Amino acid sequence: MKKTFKLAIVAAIAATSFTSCSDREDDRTVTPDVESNLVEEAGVKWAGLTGEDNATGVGELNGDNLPAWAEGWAVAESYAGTTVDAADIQDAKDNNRVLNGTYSESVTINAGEVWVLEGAVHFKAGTTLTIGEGAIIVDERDPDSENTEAAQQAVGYILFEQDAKIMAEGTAANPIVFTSTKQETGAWGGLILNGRAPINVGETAQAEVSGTTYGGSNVADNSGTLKYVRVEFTGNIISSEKEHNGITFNGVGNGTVVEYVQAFKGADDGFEFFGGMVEANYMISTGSGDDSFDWTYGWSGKGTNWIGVQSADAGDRGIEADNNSNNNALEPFSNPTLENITLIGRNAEGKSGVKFREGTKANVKNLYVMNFETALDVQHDVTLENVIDGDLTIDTFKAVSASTVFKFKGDE
Ligand SMILES: [Ca+2]
Ligand SMILES: [Ca+2]
Ligand SMILES: [Ca+2]
Ligand SMILES: [Ca+2]
Repeated sequence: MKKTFKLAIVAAIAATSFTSCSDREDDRTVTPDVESNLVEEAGVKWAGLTGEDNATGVGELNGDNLPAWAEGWAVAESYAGTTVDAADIQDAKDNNRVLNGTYSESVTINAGEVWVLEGAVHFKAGTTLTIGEGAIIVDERDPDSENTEAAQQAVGYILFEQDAKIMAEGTAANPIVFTSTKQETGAWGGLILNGRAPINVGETAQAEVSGTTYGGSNVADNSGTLKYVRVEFTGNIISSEKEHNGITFNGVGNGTVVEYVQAFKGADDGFEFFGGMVEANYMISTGSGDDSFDWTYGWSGKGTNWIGVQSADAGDRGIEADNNSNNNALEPFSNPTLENITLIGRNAEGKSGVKFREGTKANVKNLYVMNFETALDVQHDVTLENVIDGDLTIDTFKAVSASTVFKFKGDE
């Protein structure tokens, strides 16, 4: 795997070509309507963005040699996931190390313990789930064998309601792992954190999964700590509108600590932010079926040192960045600050490294995008206005193996 991956990089670099200016000019219309003006002006604003800067992204990422901080995480597709012994699972059940139902009191999972996850788990306000290093929480359910609506509703996930906390502090050597015995994407749900930080779809909103409330006015809201945590095989699809992600951050505040976290082979997004201010640093999204990273509804936190690596056969965008689909100009705007970002695609037709859309703002520094047909894809008038106004900026950017470095499109 190592060898193949490195060879693929070399081939990709060799095949790199940059079309941009001439292609974009061809697309421009002569009639000076609003859209063409915006496309034109945005093009002028980003004229210097050649994708040929010396951007390194997270740096040191070369094939599957990860940077020091990420050692122990796997990006190779050959990694099968965490294996849990049947005897350890039986022992967990025999000794009541099972998470199920709704908790109105705190729970502690000790270092190194194996616990079984059974169905939807909610932690109510005032409770804390504390997890020690090296602990494994494993879902045994086989969604395919119970493909009924009731079974879909009963899919395993862990949700922290507003004012509940997760305190999951693993270590580099002993991360905390959430996984499934069925080592396939979508085998279970994922983690969901509901905070009280601002969102732009009202003072509060209902979570995609479970309908619980999130959002508010507390920027510094604290949903706990996720440190050296890996979620594997998440993303069970409940319905066409409701999909679990590896970790869903619903209006999460910046009092929350999120660092050294990996989403591995989830069926939907690795990490999805619905508004909020949470910072997420040292994040790896591997083989995510939809987007490696996804934000909407006004997320305006920070993210440093992100790696998104798609599987050969799955994955939409490296980053899918939205403000709000109903009203692209809704405030507070999605407006995160990102630095040291590496996105590696799969050379699939029509895919974009970063899709800035629906009015998002962002400031991105040191961005490395490889193996996407279009490196940067900006859509909708409000998003183009953000480019023109200097509210959507890219500083130090390298595009490798992209047919198009960036492209602009107005409203339909
Ligand atoms: Ca999603
Ligand atoms: Ca998505
Ligand atoms: Ca997507
Ligand atoms: Ca999205």
